Amino acid sequence: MSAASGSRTDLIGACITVLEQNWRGRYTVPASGLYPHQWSWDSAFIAIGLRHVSPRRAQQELESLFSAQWADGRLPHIVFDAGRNDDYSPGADFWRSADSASTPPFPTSGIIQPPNHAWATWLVHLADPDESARRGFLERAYPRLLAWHEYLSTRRTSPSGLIVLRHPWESGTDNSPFWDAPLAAVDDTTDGDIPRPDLIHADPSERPSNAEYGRYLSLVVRYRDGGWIDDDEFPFRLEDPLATALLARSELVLHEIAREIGQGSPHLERAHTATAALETLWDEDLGCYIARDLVGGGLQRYRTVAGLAPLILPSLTRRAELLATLRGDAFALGRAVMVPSHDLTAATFHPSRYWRGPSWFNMAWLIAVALEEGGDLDEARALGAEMGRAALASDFAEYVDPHTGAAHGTRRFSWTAALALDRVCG
Ligand code: 9WN
Repeated sequence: MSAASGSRTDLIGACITVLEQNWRGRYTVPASGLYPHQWSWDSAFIAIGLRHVSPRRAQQELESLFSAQWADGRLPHIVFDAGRNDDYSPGADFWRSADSASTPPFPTSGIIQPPNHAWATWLVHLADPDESARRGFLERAYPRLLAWHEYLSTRRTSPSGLIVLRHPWESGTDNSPFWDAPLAAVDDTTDGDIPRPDLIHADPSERPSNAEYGRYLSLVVRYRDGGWIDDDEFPFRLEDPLATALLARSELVLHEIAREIGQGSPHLERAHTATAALETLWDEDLGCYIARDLVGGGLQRYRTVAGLAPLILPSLTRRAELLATLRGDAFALGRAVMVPSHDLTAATFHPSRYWRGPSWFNMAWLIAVALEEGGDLDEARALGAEMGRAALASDFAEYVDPHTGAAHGTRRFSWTAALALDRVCG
């Protein structure tokens, strides 16, 4: 066996071990210490890797999330494991989802995460169409996904068709500079100490600050006590390019799913609307998409990897401009380790603070897929190989320093393993 195939085998084996260790019988936790429950967009990314190991388990991963869907169609960002109540804050008692008539019979959070689920569902189906057909996977998933997208389209999009987030956690890129000014304008109404079990498992200097946590919690209280109503009075409402790009991509995929199971489809039109709406977030000077604050009215003019995410849309007209930004000094494709989460040249860049600079494997995966589908095969392969190397060298870190590849955050992180596995399995 050559050295190259030996290391490929090692990588595959190590990825599978992480996924095995974090499997909880129906779903996979992102990390056994820091994140002991099921997370929404994590599960979709994890299923994309799991399909190479067990298509059936990948289906269960998504189905267990779907079983936590609220009556209004939202997929909650966390589904709690009651046995780990004190190990993550805010826990189930804080969200009090059982007080809402709209919720499933077990505890969840009440906010959402970016909609990558339909895309994951389709990829899982394609991994083993026979097993999928035998279990009626698509037939059962489609109504869930339809209700989820219905919720997003009717309750969570601005008139132009962009997804509106009501909490930084909804972005999945929690302390990105996009949210700095809008979050600072939110009143911190929390009193007393805020429990931070997360700081046992990750370096406090890398995680969001207590001041940010105070505002995170006060937003949850406000949304919760208002009955989870998506009104326009809410103090944090932002249009986000990453969630909107994933919605558009997922609508394209829902069209495929609908066709496969013989249903009519409103999805192409919705994909088109969301893609067209992204143009209102284009920043010519920065060469990428940005976020817009609907409360304070300001454009959040930062280069972040979220602003490159529309590359995943096949019909995007800005592809060449976005690729120039990706290859330039801000993101240094091919020179940085994977893709930094924030502009390497910005004053706000930090190499180890969570979503303010470090490279994350899920974002690298999105960019690698976009490069591959657009025909930039050498760059796609190189980025995929870099993901594998960085995953193994960092013990499957949550995020890595884009200059050195040094590990940060928690280790043995599930989507790091799943997405490195997906790239190596092709
Ligand atoms: C809050 C689980 C989640 C990811 C997010 C990531 C981080 C949670 C936290 O971990 O967020 O949802 O406690 O920081 O930012 O993208 O889904 O892995």
